[in-house]
Amino acid sequence: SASDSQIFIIGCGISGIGAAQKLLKHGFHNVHIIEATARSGGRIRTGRLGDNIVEIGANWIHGPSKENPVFRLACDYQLLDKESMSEENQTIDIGGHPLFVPNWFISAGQKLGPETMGPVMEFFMKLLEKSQQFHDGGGEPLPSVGEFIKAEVERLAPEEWKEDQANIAIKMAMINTLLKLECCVSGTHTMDDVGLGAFGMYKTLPGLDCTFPGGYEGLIDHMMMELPKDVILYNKPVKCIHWNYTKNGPKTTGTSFPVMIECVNGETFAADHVIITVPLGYLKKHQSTFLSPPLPLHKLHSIQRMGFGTNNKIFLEFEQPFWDEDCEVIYLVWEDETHLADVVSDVKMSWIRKLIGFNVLKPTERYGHVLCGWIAGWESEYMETLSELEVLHSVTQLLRIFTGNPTITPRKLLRSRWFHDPYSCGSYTYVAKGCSGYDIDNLAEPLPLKGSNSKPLQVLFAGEATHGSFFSTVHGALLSGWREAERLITHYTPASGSVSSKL
Ligand code: 6YU
Repeated sequence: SASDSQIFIIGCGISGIGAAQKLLKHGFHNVHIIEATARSGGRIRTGRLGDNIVEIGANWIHGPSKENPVFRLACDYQLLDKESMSEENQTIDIGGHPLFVPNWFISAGQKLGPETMGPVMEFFMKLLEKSQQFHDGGGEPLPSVGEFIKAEVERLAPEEWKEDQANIAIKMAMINTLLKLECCVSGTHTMDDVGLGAFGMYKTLPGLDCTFPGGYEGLIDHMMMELPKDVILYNKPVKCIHWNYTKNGPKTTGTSFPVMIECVNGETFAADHVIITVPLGYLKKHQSTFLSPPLPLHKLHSIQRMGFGTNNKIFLEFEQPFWDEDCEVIYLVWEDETHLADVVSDVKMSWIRKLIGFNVLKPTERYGHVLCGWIAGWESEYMETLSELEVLHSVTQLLRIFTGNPTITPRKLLRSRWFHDPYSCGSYTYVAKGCSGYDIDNLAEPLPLKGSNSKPLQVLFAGEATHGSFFSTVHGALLSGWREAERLITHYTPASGSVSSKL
C-alpha cells in the first residue's frame, strides 16, 4: 500500500526535512533521510565567534510575511522577536533591497558624506529595477544584467551627474562597489553571467528581512524535534542512485524495488521513490556519476547551464567600532575602480578588492562590535584556499587603508568556505545567461520522464535550485520539499480521495 512504500530523501537540509515532515504527516511510515554529514540543516548553519552566535550560511528570512512558510514556522516556534512579527514589519515592501543605514569608506582612508552617495544609490537601484523588467520574454537588449547595467550607466550617467562633474570618478567607483555587491546577492562571479531575460523571475515577498535572535539553526532544531529520531541516517554520503534498477541493473531475486541507493561506504538501500535535495553545485560536479542510468540530456544541460556560484562571509570582531553608532552597513569604494568591472584582474594579488563591505551585527548590546563581510565569485573561492591568518592579514591591511588608521586590528576572524564544502560546492543558485524558467522546470522534472512505461516517480528533485521564483532562498527550498512530498501524496491518492496504492 501507499503507506508501505519505501521513500528515501537524499540530504537533510530544510527541503529534505520539509519533505519528510509532510510525508510522515500523511501516513507514509517508511520515510528516511540519508545525509552525507553528521548534522542537519545544510546551508542553514549557525556558528560561534567567541561568545557570539553568527550565521555561516543563510542569514535572513527574506520577505517575512504570511505568505512566507519560513516566517510562519518561525512564528509558530516563537523564534523571532516582537518587532519582526509585528503587522507593520510584515507590510513593509522594499522589493528585496533593505535600506540599511550606510557608511561609505574610500580607499584614501576617509568616510564619504551622505550628499554624494544618496543619489548614486538611487540611480543604481533604478537600473536594477529596470533589469528586472525583461522577464516576460523577448525584447531584452543584452544577454546579461551586468552588460545591461554597465551600458545604462554609460548612457545615462553624463546627464544624471552633469551638475556635479567633479565627483564623477568617485561616483563610478561607487557604482562599481554596488555591482560587486550584486554579485554577493546573486551569488555569482560577475553580473555578466546573470541572465537579463530571467532576472525578474525571482520574486520578493513583502516584509522587512529579519534574523533569528537565537540562530537560524533553531528553526532546523524545532523541525527535527517533530521527526522520529530513526528517520535520519547521518554520515552516509550517497555515491550513486540506480533507477530503473530491476530492469537494467544486476537483478537481485525477491526485490521489486525500482531504485537502489548506493552509499560511498558500500551500504545500499532499496527504494520505491527517492527525493534528491543535494545542492545544484553538487549535481554539477557529480553529474555523470550520481545517477545510473545517467540523467536525460535536457535535464543534464539545464544542470550545466544554470548558475551556482559562491558568496562567503568574513566575520570580524573589534575592540572598538570605527563606524558610526547608527551605521548598519559599511561599503568600501576603491577610488581607482572607475571603469565598471566587477571582477579583479589578478585574483591572487587583489582578491581582497572583491570584498565589498560589511553588515554591522545588531544589537550592539548582544554582539559587541562584530562585522560580517561579503565576498563573492572566484576571488571568494580563492580566499577559501588561504589560511585564516593570511585572510586576517589581508583584511587588516584593507581596513588600515580604508580607515586611515594604521593600527586598527580585528580581534577575531571567522569565514565561511562554501565552495570547498564537498556537499555544497558553492552557495546558491542564480539564473545564468541563456537560461529561462524552462531550465528550472527541467531540474524539477521527476524520473522516469512522462510517457515511459517503467514505474513512475522513481526519482524526484527538490532543493532551492528547483523553485521557479524563490530559488536561492530558505523558503524556496522548503516549498520545493513540500511540493515533491505532495507529488507523491497525489500519486497515491485516487480521485475518490481515500489513500491506496496505484502500484
Ligand atoms: C535565505 C538568506 N543567505 C548565505 C549563504 C548561503 C546560503 N541562503 P541544503 O544545501 O541546505 O541541503 C542539502 C543537504 O544535502 C546538505 O545537508 C548536504 O550535506 C546534503 N548532501 C549533499 N550531497 C549529499 C550526498 N551525496 N549524500 C547525502 N547527502 C548529501 N537564504 O532565505 N536567506 O539570508 C540566505 C545565504 C552564505 C550559503 C544563503 C539564504 C540560501 C539558503 O541557505 C539555501 O537556499 C537553503 O538553505 C537550501 O536548502 P536545501 O535544502 O535546498 O539545500 C555590505 C552589505 C550589504 C548587505 N547585503 C549583503 C548581500 C548578501 C546577499 N545574500 C543573501 C543571502 C544570504 C545571506
